[in-house]
Amino acid sequence: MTGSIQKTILSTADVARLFNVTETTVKRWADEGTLKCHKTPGGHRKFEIRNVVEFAEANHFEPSGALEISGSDGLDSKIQVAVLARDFPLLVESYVRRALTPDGNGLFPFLSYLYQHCMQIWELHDRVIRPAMEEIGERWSRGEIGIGHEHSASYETLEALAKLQLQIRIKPPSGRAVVCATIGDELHEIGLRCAAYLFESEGWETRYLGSRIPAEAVSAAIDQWQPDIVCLSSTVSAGGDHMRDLETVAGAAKKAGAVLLAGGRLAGSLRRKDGVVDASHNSSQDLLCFLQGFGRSGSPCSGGDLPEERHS
Ligand code: B12
Repeated sequence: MTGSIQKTILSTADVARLFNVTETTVKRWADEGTLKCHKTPGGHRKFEIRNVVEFAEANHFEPSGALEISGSDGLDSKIQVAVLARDFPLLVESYVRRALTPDGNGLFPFLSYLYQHCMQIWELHDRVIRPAMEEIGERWSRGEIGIGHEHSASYETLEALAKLQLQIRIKPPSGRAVVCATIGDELHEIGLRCAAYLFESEGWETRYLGSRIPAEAVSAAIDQWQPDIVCLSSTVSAGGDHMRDLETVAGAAKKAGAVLLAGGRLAGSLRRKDGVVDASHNSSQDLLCFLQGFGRSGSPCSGGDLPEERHS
């Protein structure tokens, strides 16, 4: 495909190519109902990506053929190999190139493409977006790109994550709720957004307040929604005011019986230093493990002391 729009609905031929089977096999899966599809007025079977991913997970299938990818980062043919080989350095390079193109709108098709090839959401966050944004930060500090590039790469990343969320599989409601925010002066919100989308995909009712929210406003939201978890992300704000804000939020969380979970670069040190935070995690992979064991004793990811700079 050479257009600039990546497919978001797959055809029978696409699914056959993805799993290296014949189209007849795909039609049989669809007709048996094991792979959900809808038919066009012309009778063609069409497959939503979330259904293909769910089918692959349920049957322990891994993609063995790569679809074509749109975009003009000059890496297209290599990406087809890289997505199957999980060659993350190359995927990160492609993300960086797309994020730094003037319109940046190649990011959503790219994330969608990786998801179509059954890449886990946490891998997109921890192994693609995070190192790509680190690289963009490095290029900025070396003077190779301007601050405008960093801002627009951040904005486009948030946009791409929001669009991807409409495509991914959301588990049935878990009956649990979370409130997410950054407090104080904390502007870094991509990590928090990743966490919020992960909660949502695990079936949590997610209240995303945004960044730089006054502690009193976060506390009011906690009083109102009585969440199971209050999720904060902290990258640079750890000064005196920040600690006061944190204590305010911790008080509201305690009153609501919620776990106060911190994430981001400073999360580990906040937990160790002050004891106001109940748990800390610094990656989507660790958050997923924590959520899957939430409320069960003996979970391997209870949120103990993690190295501050844990990279998966
Ligand atoms: C993008 C960016 C910005 C953007 C943020 C835009 C936005 N809307 O978010 C802008 C341009 C606004 C910005 C501003 C600043 N930034 Co800045 N920024 C970055 C950059 C390049 C990428 C950060 C990012 O989004 N990464 C992508 C996400 C996905 O990764 P992440 O945040 O690490 O999140 C992952 C984990 O930490 C974890 N996680 C994060 N939150 C949570 C929450 C929970 C609950 C869980 C479970 C997990 C979790 O999971 C995520 C997925 O893996 C980094 C570079 C770097 N090396 O990280 C610098 C960086 C973070 N910034 C830095 C600095 C210093 C600043 C400024 C002070 C610069 C300045 N002089 O003005 C200001 C501070 C503004 C403020 N008051 O907050 C430093 C921080 C150094 C430090 N901690 O001491 C960095 C590291 C750059 C550097 N090498 O110096 N920044």
